[in-house]
Amino acid sequence: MFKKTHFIIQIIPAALLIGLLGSCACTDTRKPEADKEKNQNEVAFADAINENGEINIAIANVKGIGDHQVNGTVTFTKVDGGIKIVADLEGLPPGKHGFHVHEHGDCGEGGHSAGGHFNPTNQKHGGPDSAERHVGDFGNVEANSKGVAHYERVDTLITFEGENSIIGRSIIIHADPDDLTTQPTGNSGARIGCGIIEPPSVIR
Ligand SMILES: [Cu+2]
Ligand SMILES: [Zn+2]
Repeated sequence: MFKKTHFIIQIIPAALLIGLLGSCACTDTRKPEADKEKNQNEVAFADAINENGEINIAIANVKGIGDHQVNGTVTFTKVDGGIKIVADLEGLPPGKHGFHVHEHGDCGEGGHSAGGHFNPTNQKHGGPDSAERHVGDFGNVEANSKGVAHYERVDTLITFEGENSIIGRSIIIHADPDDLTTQPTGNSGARIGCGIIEPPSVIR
């Protein structure tokens, strides 16, 4: 008996709601979907900045420079032992592409406003696992024949605060592979993709 009553209590408002929606003369059916997406992002990034103002997650939305079609995201998440970098990119020419944090959070002037590799410790250029490297040296992303690249590593040098903070700097994707040795750039060529690294709350 209780169960049945409970069921009726549940079903009546639902039926009323369906009736209301069914008779709604709304024309913009996309808005509820957009709101839903926004709410999901808010939940997903709820811990991006904790109550002490410490950043736990940052994202760069990477866009192509000039005519280049590069598109995707690089997500940085604080984990035990460092910061996990996850890049998902598309629209790349197949093969390896130099992948770095550059000094300035500015993608202008064909990506050149981003400045050089982020190098607060005044070291030589290297690979992500080199004993000596720029803090911003992430090596390469490698695109498959469809131009899609996935990259994941936990980095122990980058941080979200202090001298090695990557917040407000930029991610640059290059046309050519980083050879991990040529100074000071790894000889990775033109800048084809760029995105500014920010906590998700400031992404618009
Ligand atoms: Cu670079
Ligand atoms: Zn470098």
